[in-house]
Amino acid sequence: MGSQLTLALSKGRIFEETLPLLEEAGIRVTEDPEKSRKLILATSDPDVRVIIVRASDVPTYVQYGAADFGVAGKDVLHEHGGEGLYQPIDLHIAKCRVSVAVSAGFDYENAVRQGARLRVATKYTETARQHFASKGVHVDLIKLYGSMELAPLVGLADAIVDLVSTGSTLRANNLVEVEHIMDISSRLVVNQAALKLKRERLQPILAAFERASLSKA
Ligand code: PRT
Ligand code: MG
Repeated sequence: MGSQLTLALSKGRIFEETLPLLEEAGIRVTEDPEKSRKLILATSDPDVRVIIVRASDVPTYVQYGAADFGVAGKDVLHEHGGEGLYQPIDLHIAKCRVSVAVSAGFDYENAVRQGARLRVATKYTETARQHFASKGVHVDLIKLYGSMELAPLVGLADAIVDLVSTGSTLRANNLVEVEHIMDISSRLVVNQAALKLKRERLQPILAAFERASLSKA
């Protein structure tokens, strides 16, 4: 009773990179979310299940206690605000950075120096708002949900704020990175009530995640 644990993960890189951390805790996920349409996955531990949610929805499921814990990028957590979430561990997985990028022909430094008002397209409106406010740059933010890289190419925006990892997506679209806003990795987030009420069950898993992630630091 009360010892069942629900872990929220997103498909793709976060799921793939969390599997070895779960294995360190002796937990194997017995179904593959890329092959199954199931949203609730069983594990080798009858008391632990995994739910598959959109990356940006992980903090919400954990905040409301629908999941006891989850894995989310710092980018997503920064947008969400982290309310009701305990963030004990940097897992050092799914690393990338948040950057400002513009079309290769656009003189960003000059536009900023001249005090031009910039149109910035992004999914990360809160992160972008804080970044440009701290620089004293006036921006009109345009909220997008995907393919930010397209926006400067078709005149929707002067600049984008997006995640960059290898840089090949920017290069392929003739965009250049002009500012680095923050380094990103994924964090373990835990529901604050679950941390108290399910501490005995959670603690060994958190300890295993910590051990496994230290080797990646
Ligand atoms: O895809 P969906 O809209 O459902 O959600 P999502 O895109 O948020 O999920 P997912 O699984 O793609 O990303 C989950 C988390 O992985 C993000 O929140 C980040 O914390 C982290 N992560 C690490 C990345 C990347 N690296 C990354 N490179 N997320 C996205 N990208 C994308 C980036 O947006 C850009 O389009 O990859 C492209 C750039 O990659 P490079 O290698 O070409 O620079
Ligand atoms: Mg994606």
